[in-house]
Amino acid sequence: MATSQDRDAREPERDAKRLKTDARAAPGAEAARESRVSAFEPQRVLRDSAREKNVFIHGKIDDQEAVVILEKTPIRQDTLPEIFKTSTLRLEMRNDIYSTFHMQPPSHLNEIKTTVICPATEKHVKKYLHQEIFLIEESGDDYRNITLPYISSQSFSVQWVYNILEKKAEADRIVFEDPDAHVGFVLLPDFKWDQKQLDDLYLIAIVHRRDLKSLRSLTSDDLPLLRNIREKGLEAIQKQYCVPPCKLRVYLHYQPSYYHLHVHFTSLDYEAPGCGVERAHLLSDVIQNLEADSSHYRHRSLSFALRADDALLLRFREAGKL
Ligand code: M7G
Repeated sequence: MATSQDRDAREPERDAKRLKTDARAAPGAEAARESRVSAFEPQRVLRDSAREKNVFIHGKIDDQEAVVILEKTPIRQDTLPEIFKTSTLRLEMRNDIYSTFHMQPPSHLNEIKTTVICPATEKHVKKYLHQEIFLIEESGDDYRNITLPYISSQSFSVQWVYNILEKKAEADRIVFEDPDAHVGFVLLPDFKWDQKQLDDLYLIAIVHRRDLKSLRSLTSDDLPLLRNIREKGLEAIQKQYCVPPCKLRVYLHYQPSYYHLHVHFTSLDYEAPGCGVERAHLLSDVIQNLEADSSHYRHRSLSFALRADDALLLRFREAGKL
Protein backbone atom coordinates (compact mmCIF):
# COMPACT_ATOMS: atom_id res chain seq x y z
CA MET A 1 0.00 0.00 0.00
CA ALA A 2 1.31 3.49 -0.89
CA THR A 3 2.46 5.55 2.09
CA SER A 4 1.91 9.30 2.23
CA GLN A 5 5.69 9.61 1.76
CA ASP A 6 5.44 7.56 -1.46
CA ARG A 7 2.60 9.74 -2.60
CA ASP A 8 4.57 12.92 -1.88
CA ALA A 9 7.53 11.55 -3.81
CA ARG A 10 5.29 10.89 -6.80
CA GLU A 11 3.53 14.25 -6.70
CA PRO A 12 5.98 16.17 -8.95
CA GLU A 13 5.65 13.40 -11.53
CA ARG A 14 1.87 13.56 -11.40
CA ASP A 15 1.98 17.35 -11.62
CA ALA A 16 4.21 17.07 -14.68
CA LYS A 17 1.64 14.73 -16.23
CA ARG A 18 -1.28 16.93 -15.42
CA LEU A 19 0.47 20.09 -16.49
CA LYS A 20 1.23 18.72 -19.93
CA THR A 21 -2.22 17.25 -20.31
CA ASP A 22 -3.93 20.51 -19.51
CA ALA A 23 -1.59 22.53 -21.68
CA ARG A 24 -2.22 20.20 -24.61
CA ALA A 25 -6.01 20.31 -24.40
CA ALA A 26 -7.19 21.81 -27.69
CA PRO A 27 -10.64 22.23 -29.14
CA GLY A 28 -11.09 18.95 -31.05
CA ALA A 29 -13.33 20.28 -33.79
CA GLU A 30 -10.84 23.00 -34.64
CA ALA A 31 -7.91 20.58 -34.79
CA ALA A 32 -9.88 18.22 -37.04
CA ARG A 33 -10.85 21.05 -39.36
CA GLU A 34 -7.23 22.19 -39.62
CA SER A 35 -5.95 18.84 -40.80
CA ARG A 36 -9.13 17.93 -42.74
CA VAL A 37 -9.18 14.51 -41.07
CA SER A 38 -12.93 14.27 -41.53
CA ALA A 39 -12.43 14.40 -45.32
CA PHE A 40 -10.13 11.36 -45.21
CA GLU A 41 -11.24 8.57 -47.53
CA PRO A 42 -9.54 5.33 -46.46
CA GLN A 43 -8.40 3.08 -49.32
CA ARG A 44 -6.32 0.33 -47.76
CA VAL A 45 -4.79 -0.71 -44.49
CA LEU A 46 -1.01 -0.64 -44.80
CA ARG A 47 -0.34 -2.27 -41.45
CA ASP A 48 -2.12 -2.91 -38.19
CA SER A 49 -1.24 -4.45 -34.87
CA ALA A 50 -3.65 -5.82 -32.30
CA ARG A 51 -0.82 -5.81 -29.75
CA GLU A 52 0.21 -2.20 -30.36
CA LYS A 53 -3.40 -1.20 -30.95
CA ASN A 54 -2.69 0.87 -34.02
CA VAL A 55 -3.57 0.94 -37.68
CA PHE A 56 -1.82 2.66 -40.61
CA ILE A 57 -4.20 3.60 -43.42
CA HIS A 58 -3.53 4.87 -46.94
CA GLY A 59 -6.20 7.04 -48.51
CA LYS A 60 -7.03 10.46 -49.85
CA ILE A 61 -7.90 13.86 -48.44
CA ASP A 62 -9.43 16.12 -51.08
CA ASP A 63 -7.72 14.18 -53.90
CA GLN A 64 -4.34 14.31 -52.17
CA GLU A 65 -2.52 11.13 -51.11
CA ALA A 66 -2.62 10.73 -47.34
CA VAL A 67 -1.48 8.34 -44.62
CA VAL A 68 -3.42 8.36 -41.37
CA ILE A 69 -2.23 6.56 -38.26
CA LEU A 70 -4.73 5.73 -35.52
CA GLU A 71 -3.46 4.57 -32.16
CA LYS A 72 -5.11 3.77 -28.86
CA THR A 73 -3.18 5.48 -26.09
CA PRO A 74 -2.16 3.99 -22.71
CA ILE A 75 -4.61 4.36 -19.84
CA ARG A 76 -3.46 7.16 -17.55
CA GLN A 77 -3.36 6.36 -13.86
CA ASP A 78 -4.73 9.75 -12.86
CA THR A 79 -7.92 9.09 -14.88
CA LEU A 80 -8.74 5.77 -13.15
CA PRO A 81 -11.13 7.16 -10.52
CA GLU A 82 -13.07 9.01 -13.22
CA ILE A 83 -13.11 5.97 -15.52
CA PHE A 84 -14.66 3.76 -12.83
CA LYS A 85 -17.10 6.41 -11.68
CA THR A 86 -18.40 7.61 -15.02
CA SER A 87 -18.21 4.72 -17.51
CA THR A 88 -21.16 2.59 -18.54
CA LEU A 89 -20.71 -1.15 -18.11
CA ARG A 90 -22.22 -4.12 -19.92
CA LEU A 91 -21.62 -7.61 -18.58
CA GLU A 92 -20.23 -10.01 -21.16
CA MET A 93 -19.89 -13.16 -19.09
CA ARG A 94 -19.59 -14.35 -15.52
CA ASN A 95 -18.13 -17.66 -14.36
CA ASP A 96 -17.23 -18.44 -10.76
CA ILE A 97 -14.83 -15.66 -9.65
CA TYR A 98 -14.30 -14.44 -13.25
CA SER A 99 -16.29 -11.82 -15.15
CA THR A 100 -15.68 -9.67 -18.23
CA PHE A 101 -17.38 -6.42 -19.23
CA HIS A 102 -17.63 -3.98 -22.09
CA MET A 103 -16.76 -0.65 -20.52
CA GLN A 104 -17.58 2.59 -22.26
CA PRO A 105 -15.78 5.57 -20.74
CA PRO A 106 -16.84 9.13 -21.55
CA SER A 107 -15.39 10.38 -24.84
CA HIS A 108 -12.65 12.57 -23.32
CA LEU A 109 -11.18 9.45 -21.67
CA ASN A 110 -11.42 7.43 -24.83
CA GLU A 111 -9.36 9.32 -27.38
CA ILE A 112 -7.54 7.90 -30.37
CA LYS A 113 -4.22 9.54 -31.18
CA THR A 114 -4.36 10.46 -34.86
CA THR A 115 -1.38 11.34 -37.05
CA VAL A 116 -1.94 12.68 -40.56
CA ILE A 117 0.67 12.86 -43.32
CA CYS A 118 -0.73 14.80 -46.29
CA PRO A 119 0.32 15.05 -49.01
CA ALA A 120 2.06 11.71 -48.49
CA THR A 121 4.72 10.52 -50.94
CA GLU A 122 5.06 6.96 -52.26
CA LYS A 123 7.98 6.62 -49.83
CA HIS A 124 5.71 7.40 -46.87
CA VAL A 125 3.24 4.77 -48.02
CA LYS A 126 6.07 2.22 -48.31
CA LYS A 127 7.47 3.19 -44.90
CA TYR A 128 4.28 2.04 -43.23
CA LEU A 129 3.45 -0.96 -45.44
CA HIS A 130 4.16 -4.27 -43.78
CA GLN A 131 7.11 -5.90 -45.56
CA GLU A 132 9.64 -8.68 -45.16
CA ILE A 133 12.93 -7.27 -43.82
CA PHE A 134 16.59 -8.15 -44.50
CA LEU A 135 19.73 -7.38 -42.53
CA ILE A 136 22.44 -5.42 -44.34
CA GLU A 137 26.01 -5.10 -43.14
CA GLU A 138 27.28 -1.82 -44.52
CA SER A 139 31.04 -1.17 -44.55
CA GLY A 140 32.45 2.36 -44.61
CA ASP A 141 33.05 1.98 -48.36
CA ASP A 142 29.50 0.68 -48.90
CA TYR A 143 28.28 3.83 -47.20
CA ARG A 144 30.27 6.08 -49.50
CA ASN A 145 29.64 4.09 -52.70
CA ILE A 146 26.06 2.89 -52.25
CA THR A 147 24.20 4.52 -49.36
CA LEU A 148 25.40 8.12 -49.57
CA PRO A 149 24.61 8.59 -53.29
CA TYR A 150 21.21 7.01 -52.66
CA ILE A 151 20.23 9.13 -49.65
CA SER A 152 21.52 12.29 -51.33
CA SER A 153 18.96 11.77 -54.10
CA GLN A 154 16.12 9.86 -52.44
CA SER A 155 15.66 10.63 -48.77
CA PHE A 156 12.61 12.17 -47.11
CA SER A 157 12.44 15.95 -47.04
CA VAL A 158 13.68 17.44 -43.75
CA GLN A 159 11.62 20.59 -44.20
CA TRP A 160 9.73 19.72 -40.98
CA VAL A 161 13.09 19.78 -39.15
CA TYR A 162 14.01 23.21 -40.54
CA ASN A 163 10.54 24.47 -39.58
CA ILE A 164 11.24 23.43 -35.98
CA LEU A 165 14.73 24.97 -35.93
CA GLU A 166 13.39 28.21 -37.44
CA LYS A 167 10.34 28.26 -35.09
CA LYS A 168 7.93 28.06 -38.03
CA ALA A 169 6.29 24.97 -36.54
CA GLU A 170 5.91 23.37 -33.11
CA ALA A 171 7.56 26.37 -31.43
CA ASP A 172 5.13 26.10 -28.51
CA ARG A 173 6.19 22.48 -27.95
CA ILE A 174 9.90 23.17 -27.43
CA VAL A 175 11.01 21.84 -24.05
CA PHE A 176 14.56 23.14 -24.21
CA GLU A 177 16.84 24.91 -26.64
CA ASP A 178 20.55 25.57 -26.70
CA PRO A 179 20.83 28.13 -29.54
CA ASP A 180 24.59 27.72 -30.08
CA ALA A 181 25.31 27.21 -33.78
CA HIS A 182 27.92 24.46 -33.17
CA VAL A 183 26.81 22.52 -30.11
CA GLY A 184 23.20 23.70 -29.85
CA PHE A 185 19.98 21.76 -30.37
CA VAL A 186 16.21 21.89 -29.91
CA LEU A 187 14.55 19.32 -27.63
CA LEU A 188 10.84 18.68 -28.13
CA PRO A 189 8.27 15.87 -27.93
CA ASP A 190 8.43 13.43 -30.81
CA PHE A 191 5.18 13.40 -32.73
CA LYS A 192 4.73 9.75 -31.74
CA TRP A 193 4.14 10.91 -28.13
CA ASP A 194 0.87 12.58 -27.17
CA GLN A 195 2.38 13.78 -23.84
CA LYS A 196 -0.58 12.51 -21.88
CA GLN A 197 1.42 10.03 -19.80
CA LEU A 198 5.07 9.52 -19.01
CA ASP A 199 4.94 5.76 -19.65
CA ASP A 200 5.65 6.25 -23.36
CA LEU A 201 7.71 9.44 -23.06
CA TYR A 202 9.45 10.20 -26.35
CA LEU A 203 11.42 13.35 -27.17
CA ILE A 204 13.90 14.20 -29.90
CA ALA A 205 16.89 16.52 -29.83
CA ILE A 206 17.47 18.09 -33.24
CA VAL A 207 20.87 19.69 -33.80
CA HIS A 208 21.15 23.22 -35.19
CA ARG A 209 24.01 22.21 -37.49
CA ARG A 210 22.82 21.23 -40.94
CA ASP A 211 25.94 19.43 -42.14
CA LEU A 212 25.45 16.25 -40.11
CA LYS A 213 23.31 13.64 -41.84
CA SER A 214 23.64 10.67 -39.52
CA LEU A 215 25.91 8.57 -37.32
CA ARG A 216 28.18 8.12 -40.35
CA SER A 217 28.93 11.88 -40.41
CA LEU A 218 30.30 11.94 -36.86
CA THR A 219 33.96 12.28 -35.82
CA SER A 220 35.61 13.24 -32.55
CA ASP A 221 35.18 16.90 -33.60
CA ASP A 222 31.49 16.41 -32.83
CA LEU A 223 32.03 15.15 -29.28
CA PRO A 224 31.26 18.56 -27.68
CA LEU A 225 27.92 18.55 -29.52
CA LEU A 226 27.07 14.98 -28.47
CA ARG A 227 28.10 15.52 -24.86
CA ASN A 228 26.08 18.72 -24.77
CA ILE A 229 22.96 16.93 -26.03
CA ARG A 230 23.40 14.18 -23.46
CA GLU A 231 24.01 16.52 -20.56
CA LYS A 232 21.48 19.26 -21.28
CA GLY A 233 18.86 16.96 -22.80
CA LEU A 234 18.82 14.72 -19.73
CA GLU A 235 18.80 17.73 -17.42
CA ALA A 236 15.87 19.33 -19.26
CA ILE A 237 13.83 16.11 -19.17
CA GLN A 238 14.52 15.65 -15.47
CA LYS A 239 13.42 19.25 -14.84
CA GLN A 240 10.32 19.20 -17.03
CA TYR A 241 9.01 15.68 -16.42
CA CYS A 242 10.83 14.54 -13.25
CA VAL A 243 12.18 11.53 -15.15
CA PRO A 244 15.79 10.79 -14.12
CA PRO A 245 18.54 9.79 -16.61
CA CYS A 246 18.49 6.18 -15.34
CA LYS A 247 14.92 5.83 -16.69
CA LEU A 248 15.79 6.96 -20.20
CA ARG A 249 17.11 5.30 -23.36
CA VAL A 250 19.08 7.87 -25.38
CA TYR A 251 20.10 6.83 -28.89
CA LEU A 252 20.54 7.57 -32.58
CA HIS A 253 19.00 5.56 -35.38
CA TYR A 254 21.05 4.07 -38.17
CA GLN A 255 19.59 4.19 -40.77
CA PRO A 256 17.37 7.10 -39.78
CA SER A 257 14.37 8.08 -41.89
CA TYR A 258 15.37 11.75 -41.83
CA TYR A 259 19.00 12.62 -42.58
CA HIS A 260 19.45 15.59 -40.26
CA LEU A 261 21.20 14.54 -37.05
CA HIS A 262 18.83 13.99 -34.15
CA VAL A 263 18.85 11.99 -30.93
CA HIS A 264 15.93 9.97 -29.50
CA PHE A 265 15.09 10.10 -25.77
CA THR A 266 12.57 7.40 -24.82
CA SER A 267 11.27 6.01 -21.57
CA LEU A 268 13.12 2.84 -20.58
CA ASP A 269 9.77 1.29 -19.70
CA TYR A 270 8.52 1.80 -23.24
CA GLU A 271 9.57 -0.44 -26.11
CA ALA A 272 9.67 2.36 -28.64
CA PRO A 273 9.53 1.38 -32.31
CA GLY A 274 13.11 1.26 -33.63
CA CYS A 275 14.83 0.75 -30.26
CA GLY A 276 16.15 -2.70 -31.22
CA VAL A 277 19.85 -3.52 -31.64
CA GLU A 278 19.67 -3.44 -35.45
CA ARG A 279 18.76 0.24 -35.43
CA ALA A 280 19.42 2.02 -32.13
CA HIS A 281 22.93 3.18 -31.13
CA LEU A 282 23.14 4.39 -27.53
CA LEU A 283 24.47 7.95 -27.39
CA SER A 284 26.89 6.97 -24.60
CA ASP A 285 28.34 4.19 -26.78
CA VAL A 286 28.64 6.59 -29.72
CA ILE A 287 30.53 9.07 -27.53
CA GLN A 288 32.88 6.37 -26.22
CA ASN A 289 33.50 4.97 -29.69
CA LEU A 290 34.45 8.43 -30.99
CA GLU A 291 36.65 9.06 -27.94
CA ALA A 292 38.54 5.87 -28.75
CA ASP A 293 38.71 6.44 -32.52
CA SER A 294 37.76 9.66 -34.26
CA SER A 295 36.94 7.85 -37.51
CA HIS A 296 35.05 4.91 -35.93
CA TYR A 297 31.85 5.64 -37.85
CA ARG A 298 33.75 6.34 -41.08
CA HIS A 299 35.23 2.83 -41.20
CA ARG A 300 33.26 0.45 -39.05
CA SER A 301 30.61 -1.84 -40.54
CA LEU A 302 27.15 -0.99 -39.35
CA SER A 303 24.21 -3.38 -39.56
CA PHE A 304 20.61 -2.39 -40.18
CA ALA A 305 17.43 -3.92 -41.50
CA LEU A 306 15.84 -2.85 -44.77
CA ARG A 307 12.40 -3.66 -46.06
CA ALA A 308 11.97 -5.80 -49.17
CA ASP A 309 10.69 -2.90 -51.25
CA ASP A 310 13.33 -0.41 -50.10
CA ALA A 311 15.23 0.99 -53.10
CA LEU A 312 18.41 1.01 -51.00
CA LEU A 313 18.08 -2.75 -50.57
CA LEU A 314 17.93 -3.08 -54.34
CA ARG A 315 21.16 -1.09 -54.64
CA PHE A 316 22.91 -3.37 -52.16
CA ARG A 317 21.59 -6.37 -54.08
CA GLU A 318 22.77 -4.94 -57.41
CA ALA A 319 26.21 -4.38 -55.88
CA GLY A 320 26.27 -8.09 -54.89
CA LYS A 321 26.20 -7.28 -51.19
CA LEU A 322 23.13 -9.36 -50.32
P1 M7G B 1 14.27 8.77 -37.57
O1 M7G B 1 15.28 7.95 -36.85
O2 M7G B 1 14.80 9.66 -38.65
O3 M7G B 1 13.19 7.87 -38.26
O4 M7G B 1 13.54 9.60 -36.47
P2 M7G B 1 11.88 7.08 -37.79
O5 M7G B 1 10.74 8.03 -38.01
O6 M7G B 1 11.79 5.94 -38.78
O7 M7G B 1 12.09 6.66 -36.38
C1 M7G B 1 12.78 10.73 -36.72
C2 M7G B 1 11.91 10.98 -35.50
O8 M7G B 1 11.22 12.20 -35.70
C3 M7G B 1 10.85 9.90 -35.34
O9 M7G B 1 10.85 9.44 -34.01
C4 M7G B 1 9.56 10.58 -35.75
O10 M7G B 1 8.43 10.10 -35.04
C5 M7G B 1 9.84 12.03 -35.44
N1 M7G B 1 9.11 12.98 -36.30
C6 M7G B 1 8.90 12.85 -37.62
N2 M7G B 1 8.25 13.93 -38.06
C7 M7G B 1 7.86 14.15 -39.45
C8 M7G B 1 8.03 14.78 -37.01
C9 M7G B 1 7.42 16.05 -36.88
O11 M7G B 1 6.91 16.68 -37.81
N3 M7G B 1 7.44 16.60 -35.62
C10 M7G B 1 7.99 15.93 -34.55
N4 M7G B 1 7.94 16.53 -33.36
N5 M7G B 1 8.57 14.72 -34.66
C11 M7G B 1 8.59 14.15 -35.88
